[in-house]
Amino acid sequence: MGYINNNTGYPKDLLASRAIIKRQNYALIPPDGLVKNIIPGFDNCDITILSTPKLGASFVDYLVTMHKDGNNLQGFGGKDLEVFVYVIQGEITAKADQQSFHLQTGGYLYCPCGVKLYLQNMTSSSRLFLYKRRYTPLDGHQARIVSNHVINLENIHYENMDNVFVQDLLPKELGFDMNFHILTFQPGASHGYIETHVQEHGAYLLSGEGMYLLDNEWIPVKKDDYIFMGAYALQACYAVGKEPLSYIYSKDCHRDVEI
Ligand code: UGY
Ligand code: MN
Repeated sequence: MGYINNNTGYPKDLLASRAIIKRQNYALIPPDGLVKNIIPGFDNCDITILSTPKLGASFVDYLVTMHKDGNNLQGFGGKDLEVFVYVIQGEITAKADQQSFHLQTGGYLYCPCGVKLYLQNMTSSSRLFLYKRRYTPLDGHQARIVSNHVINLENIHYENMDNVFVQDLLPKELGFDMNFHILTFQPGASHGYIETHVQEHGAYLLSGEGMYLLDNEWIPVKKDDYIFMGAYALQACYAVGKEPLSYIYSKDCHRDVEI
């Protein structure tokens, strides 16, 4: 169902949804039910806005489908906003501060505040995970442009478990006030404990299936689902099925809490 699956028109059965929205807490947003939003600057693109401050997030996540000749030539971000793009599928040219990056599936680019991101689709259709957040500066430290492909990143055993891996997409430097990671659980693997933390996540599921614990509810999830985990939302998962459960997610870091 829905535009993203090319499945519009009347359903064959009653209207139903796996979506769960608990404002200020957590949300599960599956692909069925996503709607298209028009955002100035994006041409030949279907965009869905996912997490926003209205949901309880300090950031905004977007799912972007760039059609043939799809682009953003006016620039996204800049001023005090940091932005990040990850290619879920496809091939694009991304530009930042006169530098050009050819990004294919698994490629990404981070632009620090003050640097706008320009996008141009290079194939028939590309799907992007896009992020923006107001940057929190820290005296004596700065973020910088980072681009890479996940294939070049080390797969680190996650917290002493031999069947869970993490990749860190951005440098672990104080100049960065957030990071993107990819967590991969082999079938049967799980977190080692139920996490309880102030940091927020916006997570896009890249592969597999699992049972995700959100605020003490076990919820089935699968590839192409989006999960928002707000501050202090209890969280953990088990990977089920035949394929590894893998998701890309953002996490704020390296800053004290303002009071
Ligand atoms: O880094 C994290 O907080 C991560 N392990 N959280 C999560 O997977 N829900
Ligand atoms: Mn977490």
